[in-house]
Amino acid sequence: MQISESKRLFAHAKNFIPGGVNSPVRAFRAVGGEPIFIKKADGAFIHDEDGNAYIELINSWGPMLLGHNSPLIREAVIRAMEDGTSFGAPTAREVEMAELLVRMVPSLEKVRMVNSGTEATMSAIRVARGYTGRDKIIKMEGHYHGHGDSFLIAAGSGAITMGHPDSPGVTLGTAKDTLLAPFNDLNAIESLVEANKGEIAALILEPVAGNMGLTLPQEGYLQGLRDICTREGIVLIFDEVMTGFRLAKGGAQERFGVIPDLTTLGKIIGGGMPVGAYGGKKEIMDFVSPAGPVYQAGTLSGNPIAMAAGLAMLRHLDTHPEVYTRLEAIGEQLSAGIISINSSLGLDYTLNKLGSMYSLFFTASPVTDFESAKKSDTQLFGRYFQSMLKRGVYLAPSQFESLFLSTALTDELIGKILQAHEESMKEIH
Ligand code: KE4
Repeated sequence: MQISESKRLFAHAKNFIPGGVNSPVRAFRAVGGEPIFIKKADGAFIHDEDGNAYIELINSWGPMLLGHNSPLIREAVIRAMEDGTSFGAPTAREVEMAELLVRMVPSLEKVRMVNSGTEATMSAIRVARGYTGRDKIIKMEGHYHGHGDSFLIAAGSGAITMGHPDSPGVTLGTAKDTLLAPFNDLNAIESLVEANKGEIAALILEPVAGNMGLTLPQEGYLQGLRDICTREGIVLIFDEVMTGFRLAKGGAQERFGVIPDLTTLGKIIGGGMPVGAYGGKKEIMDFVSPAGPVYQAGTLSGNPIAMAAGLAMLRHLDTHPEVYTRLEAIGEQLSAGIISINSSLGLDYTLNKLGSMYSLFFTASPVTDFESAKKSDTQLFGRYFQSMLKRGVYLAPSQFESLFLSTALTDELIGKILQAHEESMKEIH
């Protein structure tokens, strides 16, 4: 495999971009080697600048539910471009997008469009603070909600990968208002609530955590959080930037039947364009300017091109339930195949999966929270990543990330992934 153009580009990029990348996890720091630079993508494949093709299981960290370069999305964007790219004024498409989101996501009564998941989560906690008049928030260790200051405390995703889950630059004044609890531990939440009575504005979590590697809520946990927040007047926020429209049409909240007060969204709702959204109960969202006093704004919020891409994606998901049937089948087929191969090799690594998301942890212990996820052998994961890459399968370049499958994965491609997996596991052990 020849990767000289990627190497040249990476060396050159580092002259102008911090670390040579526009998002840290892309730098391959956790898996060694240097990142490959992508030239194009289609269906289940990405192609690098040296002409190598890879079956890929990141799908731009989630958005490409239908595979890359879907004609559905591409044609909608091209059509929208003919009318101009941005107006900074209301458009009909934004109204249609909001109405569709409200209809598809159980918790949404009103919704505001923004440009990223980070903007969505930052805005959601601000409105929760404005609505309750309280300052503190609870987040889970290892969960990632984007790079807003309040969240860069025991954060997951690239923050774990880069080794700074508590980032410099976040002031003590900010950090003191972020309370931490282990995922799947209701007693810890009760203790925080008792110790901070009447001071907690919101509890935010990934209902199904993807940012420490896929980690599922245990039986009764989400409902337990719902009950505590209802009792205490705490705004329950489900960060569904990853799980929204992936785990079900209505996301994790539909799949688990637990309805938060606010929901944050991103990734899939933009169909690959920069889109985020936050929304929920009308009585809370009407605190958002200009309806209410909580300020939040954005030049490109509701951008017509991004809305065209998002609408094409959501309309398709709304009218094609077979997408989710297929995603469930692909997830089951691939994860069962990996478990079977590992078993035949006498390897009992933990594989967590749900629908079209999964993570293979290089630990035999169950992974139910940040502490147990961190028991994984990240060195061995790095060797696995490189071994799979060499065989033409591109995984997330970190143990602490979920993988995301798309409907572009055929049985034949699943077979190729499993063959590469078996060869890689033999090579690294
Ligand atoms: P963005 O600002 O990256 O659009 O969204 C932040 C965010 C918020 N909430 C959840 C649950 C998320 O997973 C994310 C972003 N996910 C990471 C992948 N683990 C983005 C990849 C990256 O940082 O490059």
